[in-house]
Amino acid sequence: SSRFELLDISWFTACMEAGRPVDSELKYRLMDAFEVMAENYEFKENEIFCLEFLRAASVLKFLPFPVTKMKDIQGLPCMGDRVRDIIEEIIEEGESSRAKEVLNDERYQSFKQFTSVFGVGVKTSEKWYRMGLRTLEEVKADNTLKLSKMQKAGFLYYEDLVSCVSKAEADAVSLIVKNTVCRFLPDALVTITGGFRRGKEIGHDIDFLITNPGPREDDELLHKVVDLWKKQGLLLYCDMIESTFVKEQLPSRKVDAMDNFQKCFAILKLYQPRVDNSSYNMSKKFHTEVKDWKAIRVDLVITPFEQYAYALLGWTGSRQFGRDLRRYANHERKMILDNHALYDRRKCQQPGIRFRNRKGCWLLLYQTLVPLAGV
Ligand code: DGT
Ligand code: MG
Repeated sequence: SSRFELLDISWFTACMEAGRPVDSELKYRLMDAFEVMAENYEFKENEIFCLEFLRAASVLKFLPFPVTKMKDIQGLPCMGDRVRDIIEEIIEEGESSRAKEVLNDERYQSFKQFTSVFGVGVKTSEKWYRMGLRTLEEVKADNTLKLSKMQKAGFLYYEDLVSCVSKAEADAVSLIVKNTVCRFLPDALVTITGGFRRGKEIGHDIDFLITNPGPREDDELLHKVVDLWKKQGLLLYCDMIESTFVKEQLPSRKVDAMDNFQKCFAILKLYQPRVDNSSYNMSKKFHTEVKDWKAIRVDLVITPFEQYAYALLGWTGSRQFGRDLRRYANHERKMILDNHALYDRRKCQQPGIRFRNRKGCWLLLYQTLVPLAGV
């Protein structure tokens, strides 16, 4: 067990060496309870408690042995009192009264419904809840609400977007993205990232990273791609975020800070082969239309080639793995990792960033170390 006293990443490595993760019914019951607790703390904007349960869930996921008694978790990292109480109750009673309480909680149930809409986060959910709204039907019926363009799309394509994206759908969209990008930049590299790159069979969206290995860059590429989809009638929604990357700027040390790449959060129309012939024939008879497409959430991120490796690491996820990796870089290696580069805090060298003079270097050192003193 002394190996488990090491920091998270070393601990994960130790687990990997010890063998494959062991699955058990109890383990899934524990992980489900942790996820419910984490989600509830997220809804309450309590990041510390939320991360505590997310970390505990990751530790359990990778355990190379089953957990059946409290002794099994002795020496494991991320097992604070709140987590241990839940494990103890599930081992003894078979379920967690606290997780059950959360599941039955009106606020949790409303937030769960509200945040299932694309474009609705905790802040909007809080606003709606304070207004006395409890269900999506009540939100839809309230004409006084001013919905954002994103939320309108979220409601319009709600059924499609909440039904998971399959691997086959991801492959089909991947072909569309690759074909379109390569029309404008034939040598471009288009890589599927996110959950599908990690081997997941389903996801809530499809994430793509685009880069051009050659010297040629095209700042207009994403605009050209979405314009073409618009013309082809494939684009249902698009939110273009322009790049905010400033070479001299230091990386953000926020655990969940988003990167500065140009990106596009889109909803695409994916045409699907018709499976149910009877409804097609019926629709022909009664002149009604059968929907032969599905709305799919697609994220496109474009990166300069020299930052591609870091972007790929960050966008592959999982989110928790990214958090742990950044924490490890910072605390164990005295480096700062983000989606753009790996920065050495001691040598004050940043790949991709050239210091033109000594003053710049000292300024960078100052900017790096002063905020760190407060961490
Ligand atoms: P999914 O789509 O629900 O099946 O699961 P993922 O893992 O594909 O998650 P997604 O699509 O939300 O994000 C893709 C990856 O991008 C994720 O694994 C880690 C990264 N990412 C997402 N959101 C954030 C964020 O707010 N900050 C940072 N640094 N990375 C993020
Ligand atoms: Mg994803």
